Amino acid sequence: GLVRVRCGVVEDDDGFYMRRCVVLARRAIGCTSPNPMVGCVIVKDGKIVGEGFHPKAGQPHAEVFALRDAGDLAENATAYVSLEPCNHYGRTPPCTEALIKAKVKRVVVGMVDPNPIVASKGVDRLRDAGIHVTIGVEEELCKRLNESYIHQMLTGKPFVTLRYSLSVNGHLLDQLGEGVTEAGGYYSNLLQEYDAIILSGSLTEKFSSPISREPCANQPFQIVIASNPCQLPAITKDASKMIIFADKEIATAADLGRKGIETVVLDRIDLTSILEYCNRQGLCSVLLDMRGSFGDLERLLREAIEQNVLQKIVLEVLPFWDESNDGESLVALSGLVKRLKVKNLQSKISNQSIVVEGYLQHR
Ligand code: AOF
Ligand code: ZN
Repeated sequence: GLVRVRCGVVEDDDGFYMRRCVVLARRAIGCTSPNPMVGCVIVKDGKIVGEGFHPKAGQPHAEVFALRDAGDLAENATAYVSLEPCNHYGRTPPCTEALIKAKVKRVVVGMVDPNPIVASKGVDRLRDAGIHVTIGVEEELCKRLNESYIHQMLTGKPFVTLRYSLSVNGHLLDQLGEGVTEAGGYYSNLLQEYDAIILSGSLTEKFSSPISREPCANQPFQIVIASNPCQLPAITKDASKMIIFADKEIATAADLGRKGIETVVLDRIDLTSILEYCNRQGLCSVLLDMRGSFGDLERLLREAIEQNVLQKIVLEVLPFWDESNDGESLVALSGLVKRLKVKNLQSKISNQSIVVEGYLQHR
């Protein structure tokens, strides 16, 4: 049966094919920034005849790969795309023209592109060419897929997420649960979703690899905060993906520089400077990871809350009874987060821990 909605005709299997688009899009997780992740499926007579996804900024868009895959079968077919097809010449030519040229009959769009140079113009172009367009199928899923891209497009600021781990007796923990840093673990998966991670410099002293023991393909850019005294981070394999912000001259700065690590000394390490750095580098999403010395990161978190730049929280509870007598940092953290309003809470069991995610509700 058909349901007529304002944004086009929704057919029975539209949701199914759109979910397939999202699965395809996620194959490029961590690789597309500053571009969104996009998947596309071409369907003819109830069969998928072409599939594609956008692999990386500068490379062709999802529609182009799917149309190539479908070949002549694209004629009179339906194209499903998780994001509105673009109608502009960017690094690549417009997808609308490719779809029109391939003579598809119908296009189903997950969500309109928030990019102001596209924003509904892609849909208008397709409709002007006589193609039936349906908008908003599995829209929530498509929006979630690109939550940081959407945020960056609408605000011009990186998407900022706070992450921390708690013991059962309510202490902040530096360590992570067994297996979570290995490929497939929650932490390893989380890292792939972020362009950058902010870490305390003291972590690099405690752990040989502060982020992931088994590095997956897409390690985020590491932003290390080294407050007085300046710790020297352990050098990772990919040193080019690290910057150190310190509030005192670093004696070994020249040595770090030779290893490809940039160091920036600020009298006062502030979030604004860090987020401006992220914008300049095209880093659209940042994970503020409260591990290591709480003092290094406390001011950044306070600023993130005061300036309403925090978008999401990821909190892990581990079955540890922490006897380190180190509960003060949690008291400080609680003081900061108690004013927050968090909605859409979701929890999942990961190996031995419970991970809860939620989105900030800004007043
Ligand atoms: C699509 N399909 O797969 C993607 C789209 O510089 P370009 O040419 O790659 O253009 C980037 C913009 O195109 C990006 O900001 C977003 O608006 C759109 N991305 N559009 O039709 C895709 N990745
Ligand atoms: Zn495009």
